[in-house]
Amino acid sequence: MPESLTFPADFLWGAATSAYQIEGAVREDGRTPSIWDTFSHTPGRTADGDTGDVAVEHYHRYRDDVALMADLGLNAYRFSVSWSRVQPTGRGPAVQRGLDFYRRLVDELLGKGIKPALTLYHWDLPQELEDAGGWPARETAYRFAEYAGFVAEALGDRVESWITLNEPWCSAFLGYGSGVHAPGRTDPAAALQAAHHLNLAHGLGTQALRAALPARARVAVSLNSSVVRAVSESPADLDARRRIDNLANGVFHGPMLHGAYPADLLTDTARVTDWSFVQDGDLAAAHQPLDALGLNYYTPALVSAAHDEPGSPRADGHGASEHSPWPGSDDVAFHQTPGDRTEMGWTIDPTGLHELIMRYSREAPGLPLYVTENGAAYDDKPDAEGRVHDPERIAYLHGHLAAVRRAITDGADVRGYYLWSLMDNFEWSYGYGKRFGAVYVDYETQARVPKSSAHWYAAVAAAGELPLEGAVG
Ligand code: GBH
Repeated sequence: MPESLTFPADFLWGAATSAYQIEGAVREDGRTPSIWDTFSHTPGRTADGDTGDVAVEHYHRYRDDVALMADLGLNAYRFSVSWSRVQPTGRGPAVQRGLDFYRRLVDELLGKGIKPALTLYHWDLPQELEDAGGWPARETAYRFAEYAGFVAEALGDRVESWITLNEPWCSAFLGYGSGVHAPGRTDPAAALQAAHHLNLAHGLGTQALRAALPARARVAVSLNSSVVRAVSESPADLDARRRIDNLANGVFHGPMLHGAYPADLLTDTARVTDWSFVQDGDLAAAHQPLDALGLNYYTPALVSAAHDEPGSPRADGHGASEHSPWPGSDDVAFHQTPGDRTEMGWTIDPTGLHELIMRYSREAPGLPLYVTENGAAYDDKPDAEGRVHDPERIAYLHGHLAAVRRAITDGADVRGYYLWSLMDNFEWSYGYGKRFGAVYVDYETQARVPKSSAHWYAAVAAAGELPLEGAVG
């Protein structure tokens, strides 16, 4: 008997983007710079000095982009709000012109039957808040809660699905630890302090959302929960796995889902920080009832004890930073998982997505799960007829959607899948060199061309069913 490849009837077939990666229009309608404007304009920080100044001009082309989503038959779209568009400088009253853009975008989506999922924070902190200390400063968590309330008051009548933070791991550990993301700081103690204030921001932000939103609204968080595997079952390698799992997952899931940091995380990092920035009541504040959990998945991590190879090459080696995003783990080595890789150098392993979903359906029983990001970068180019063929991306999506389907068979409550990304865009430190889109963007003309994967995904969404493996390509 072939396993069923049919998805639940109300499954969400979506695509995801984020504000700085697509909007452009960085100086319009009162928007002030975020840490990503500053970072991308600092020489040497992004590939070819690329910035989000223009990006894919979504701020002006949003109507066409929503029409494109409708043509592709998507019934869900995950986007993020630019904090410094809505509350320039991160302080003071909300700016109507900024909120109006998101109101128009949401109305356009609703008019086409596409369910919006709104992420409040996808890495673009107002620069003034970084100048005041950034995420290592406790005040930033309070500022985030105020901003969350403004957006909820403005859009709560039309948006039901709310996501507080996208991948706080990246904000804390790539932003303040390895420095390959904005604001580019390399201070392991500050990275852990940032992680704590992101947990607090999530909790206070969730409270602010609940206070302003109607009861039907759903609040979630999107974590890049990692699948961490060890190269062997030796005690040293398993211990490396345990420590990285805590720094990747427990550091956020602990407070957000269980109201506590893993005790061994605190002792493992004792050389880096004494965690004295955790105040009474913070963990209760971070531990808010949630309506769903978002999982972003790309590739698993593979670790071992470092033995005699400290500072061995890291899987995330973009930007030649010698600084680790894993505070207190210099004696852990990262390895390449065997198998085919995408253009990012990330190994393709759908079993990791199944494993991740099953883990969180056990760890957070009763909490609906969404895959809020999954996808692949390839070196896509139009052919002579202007068509873009990306069979590798189709194979990637097929494999990962089959893994989601298998998890549903195994009892997981997965309600939807958001492909990363709707269209090619600014891939952070990698600039425009890495294309994750189902839709190709010509960066000279801003023309959008659905790739063959977009047509394939549209057919899957329309049928609510995956084709058999043999039919792919
Ligand atoms: C997501 O980040 C982002 O949400 C999205 O904006 C971005 O465009 C998209 O994915 C594609 O990159 O074990 O040290 O090697 C994903 C970023 C990539 C962070 C893999 C963790 C592995 C860390 N993640 N990375 S490491």
